[in-house]
Amino acid sequence: MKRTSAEYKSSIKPVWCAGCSEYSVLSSVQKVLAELDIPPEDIVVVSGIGCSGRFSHYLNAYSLHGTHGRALPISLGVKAARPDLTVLTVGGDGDGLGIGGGHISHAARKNVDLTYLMIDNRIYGLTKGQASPTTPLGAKTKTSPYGVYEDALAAIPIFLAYDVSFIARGNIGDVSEISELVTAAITHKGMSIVYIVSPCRTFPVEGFKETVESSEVVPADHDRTDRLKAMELAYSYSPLYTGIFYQIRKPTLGDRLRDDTDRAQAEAGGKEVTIEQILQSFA
Ligand SMILES: Cc1ncc(C[n+]2csc(CCOP(=O)(O)OP(=O)(O)O)c2C)c(N)n1
Ligand code: SF4
Ligand SMILES: [Mg+2]
Repeated sequence: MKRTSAEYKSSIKPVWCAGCSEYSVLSSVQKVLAELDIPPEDIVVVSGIGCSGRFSHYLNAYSLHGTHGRALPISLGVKAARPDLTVLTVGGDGDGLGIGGGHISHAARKNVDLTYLMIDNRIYGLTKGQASPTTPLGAKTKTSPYGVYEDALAAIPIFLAYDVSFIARGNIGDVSEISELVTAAITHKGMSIVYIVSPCRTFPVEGFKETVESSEVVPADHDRTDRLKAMELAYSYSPLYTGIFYQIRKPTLGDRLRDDTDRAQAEAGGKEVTIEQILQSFA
């Protein structure tokens, strides 16, 4: 029997502000999971702290609402232990590019087969409106009464520099495109990031309408394996490109660990090695 989005709704009622874009992202993900026919018990969603961090409560799956900035390393551990599960990581711009920014490079080096949804609302939403790493220069916030004096981080070029194996940007103005990107990301073998531009409604730092209307899909003839071209597109702000910037195939963490396991077993004469035996070898 065909699955429905309703199967992926938890019994917890979301407490996001009325009109918040997070509702659209959630329903898009629920729809995609139903279409991909992934049983809820085979999904693990790990989130950081923030409005976006609440995501894990609302999806009917195994879920963990972790600590601020640590959703990615927790997800990595889950995937290393249970490569058969679909792992979704969810967090905000502060969570992923501020306190947790150092984790992306290392997850990318390992090419962990997970999907990271980074929901960029350009602000610290949960803590009520402090400037985040992507708040535009000059924007007035609770922590920058005279305007932000730091340059905003450009996320996509950072992901490209780290060689994340699938990189896409969606814009909350086009939810059907977000669904397509999330589908492509989940089915990609390796680390995938879907970066969703989703300005906060309650603590706005830029015009919602202007942001969502400034988007244009990456050119149809864009070669997704061309990292330099992707970098050029990623540095365009007008238009702000959406779609898949980059996608390559390289060994995942699972592939790499499997090679090591096979080699260790061969060295042990094909015998199963227990953790107790390994510990004993250090005694
Ligand atoms: C170690 C730690 N430092 C600070 C906080 C306070 N804190 C909670 S959420 C948050 C920022 C959230 O911003 P973002 O990640 O962009 O998520 P949003 O709420 O905007 O979705 C901060 C600083 C915390 N919970 N833990
Ligand atoms: S503060 Fe902003 S991001 Fe958080 S729930 Fe409200 S509208 Fe959404
Ligand atoms: Mg935020």
